[in-house]
Amino acid sequence: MIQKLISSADTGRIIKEGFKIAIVGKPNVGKSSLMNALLKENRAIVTDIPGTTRDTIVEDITIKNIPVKLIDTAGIHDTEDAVEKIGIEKSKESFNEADLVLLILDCSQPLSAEDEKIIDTVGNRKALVLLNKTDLGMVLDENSLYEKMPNAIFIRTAVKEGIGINDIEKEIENLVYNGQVKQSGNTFITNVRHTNLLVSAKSALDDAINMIRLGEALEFIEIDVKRTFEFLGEIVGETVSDSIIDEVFSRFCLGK
Ligand SMILES: Nc1nc2c(ncn2[C@@H]2O[C@H](COP(=O)(O)OP(=O)(O)OP(=O)(O)O)[C@@H](O)[C@H]2O)c(=O)[nH]1
Ligand SMILES: [Mg+2]
Repeated sequence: MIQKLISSADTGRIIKEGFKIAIVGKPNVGKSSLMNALLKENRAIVTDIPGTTRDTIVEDITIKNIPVKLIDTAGIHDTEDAVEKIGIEKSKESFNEADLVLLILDCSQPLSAEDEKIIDTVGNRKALVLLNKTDLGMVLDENSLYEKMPNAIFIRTAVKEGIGINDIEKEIENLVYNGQVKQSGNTFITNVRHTNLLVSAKSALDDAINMIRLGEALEFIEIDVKRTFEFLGEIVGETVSDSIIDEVFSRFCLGK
């Protein structure tokens, strides 16, 4: 039970804060177009001028009933522009903090050095990779991409035409429900402190169980059981009095 609660910690955080998805890629690949398509409104400015989005844009939405924090970022590339630099730093931060990275590549153009750098950063991470602008033709070598990002899920899209949006939503749903963030039961832990206390409680309880197996003296086992109660008590705001512990152990002692 304690283990189940610990496993649900991520789900709890997601319910509270939303599943964080960062849309990343070099300039002009269609990041803001995707943001708008998922939001179903023209929230972010879209133009054919690279470097249109200069600051991150965060919107809370629900995708298939999953609360999602969607982050549109400034296109990552080398620049000397001071404002753009700050925006790109923020893009990198969003990349690092995201539950899921959604990388967009323009599949109608060969990979650029900028794409390669971002692909290297994705590496083995679980990511959704959109091969966007399929309406303009496919020049990218897909096989080489699969090798470079072995844990990524690839989707062909033409965001401007609304093609592939459903597939993206379905994959996000699959990732949340079938991945590590799968929910178990209805109890969610939404607090890091609670998760840590549960981990401590489980470890104290495991110690107690081990000592029982080893046939250690009850006095020693009692210490670990008491610690378990105390950790759990801190979560619900109750302290365990000695009398409860004494009562539990008096029952054990009967058989002594
Ligand atoms: N042909 C085609 N054009 C697209 C597609 N998706 C986006 N575009 C166009 O590509 C251009 C750039 O789109 P944005 O969504 O602004 O790209 P971005 O990645 O946000 O760009 P930055 O903010 O500059 O980093 C716009 O002219 C879009 O209309 C697509 O699937 N096909
Ligand atoms: Mg943009």
